[in-house]
Amino acid sequence: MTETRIEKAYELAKERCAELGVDAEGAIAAADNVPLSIHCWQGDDVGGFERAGAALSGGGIQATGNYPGKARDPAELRADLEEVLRDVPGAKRVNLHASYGEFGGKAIDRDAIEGSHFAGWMEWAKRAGVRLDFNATLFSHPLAADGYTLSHRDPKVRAFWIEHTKRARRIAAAMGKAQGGACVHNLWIADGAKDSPVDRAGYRGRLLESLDAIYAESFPERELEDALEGKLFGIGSEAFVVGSHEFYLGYAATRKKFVTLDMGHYHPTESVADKISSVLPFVPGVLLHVSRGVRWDSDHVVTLTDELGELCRELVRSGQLSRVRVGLDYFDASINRVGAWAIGARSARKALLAAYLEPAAALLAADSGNDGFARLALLEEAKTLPWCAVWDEYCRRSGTAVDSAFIASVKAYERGVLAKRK
Ligand code: RNT
Ligand code: ZN
Repeated sequence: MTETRIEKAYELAKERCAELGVDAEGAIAAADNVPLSIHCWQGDDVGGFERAGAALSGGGIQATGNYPGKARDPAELRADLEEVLRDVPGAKRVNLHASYGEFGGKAIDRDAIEGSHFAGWMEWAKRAGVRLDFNATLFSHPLAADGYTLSHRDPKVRAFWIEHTKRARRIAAAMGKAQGGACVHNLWIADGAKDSPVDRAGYRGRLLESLDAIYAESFPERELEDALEGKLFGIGSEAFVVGSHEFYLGYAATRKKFVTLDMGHYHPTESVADKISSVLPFVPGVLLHVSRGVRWDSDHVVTLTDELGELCRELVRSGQLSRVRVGLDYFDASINRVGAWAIGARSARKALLAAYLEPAAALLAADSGNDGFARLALLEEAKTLPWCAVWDEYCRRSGTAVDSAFIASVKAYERGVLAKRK
């Protein structure tokens, strides 16, 4: 598509939006402003840098595929991230896991990580113009191999993971301080059982104690935002997940923490969009893990699904975005990883833009007037409004490839960089 055609199509789309009371310019500006926290782990299948060739192991999550070109060290991962940042318009952050520290070839165990291991990331983030978010890593480790960490029966194992998570929070707070804006620290653990445990209460009691020990250290809100992520089930934890949604919701509500809602972590007919207004009255904030589960919590690349549309519309409609952090969480090793990464982030941004282009005033009028017919008719019309022309113009202005050119730009990166990694 030529630049002039994009601009012409946009002018017409803008008029069409205005007829419905929608300000297309305002929508672009608003969508552009929502920070998307791009997860580092799509670039290397959740491997991390603790040992050369480290791979995701256990924890009930799985990256499948063996497409060539995966990032093998911090420099490669950062180069790939820079390509993704170029492909995605709007405000961005980068989300790190503790296993992505730079340990200089030394075996630094999880209970010994320090801020210095992330200094390289902090310098890079500053140069790249992004802020960082952070996660303790309580999987892919011998002391997590039997399926329990913070709820383990053995106090020594619990102590190890408490120490790790405390350190991860300290590192996150240091990042927040250095970058002049809170770093979100998310805690997800895989603790659970393949088959029916008997002492469910015992595990949950121990998790509660571990969490209280971890969060005893407090940091200013402007440096650190704590979030906890529950889950329904995982591979190997089909019958029991210690950190369930209800457990963390109660914890977050009583301890004033953010609750993390991952789109793959609920029964398939449950709507994460619907949960936002249900939990926000009781917790300081919500961290979203934008993902796409196919049949299970499979972490497929995010695409423009109805669920994603509903989620973004709810974010915009609720007017509560200031209390929501938007993170991405998917990993696909079966296709070009950089392309997969960028598709998901672009689709998240697209869905946000489309949500801001909704004829909000007309919809609200129908809603408050109890006019169910007009509301449904408008909702249907909104789906086919020419918002794609607004997306193209937004990409053009932000110097990002429009959809038709995006494939070529990713392929060029593959030829120039990824294909040379043997
Ligand atoms: C796992 C959780 C968690 C992880 C990342 C890597 O089911 O969704 O967020 O995907 O921590
Ligand atoms: Zn998640």
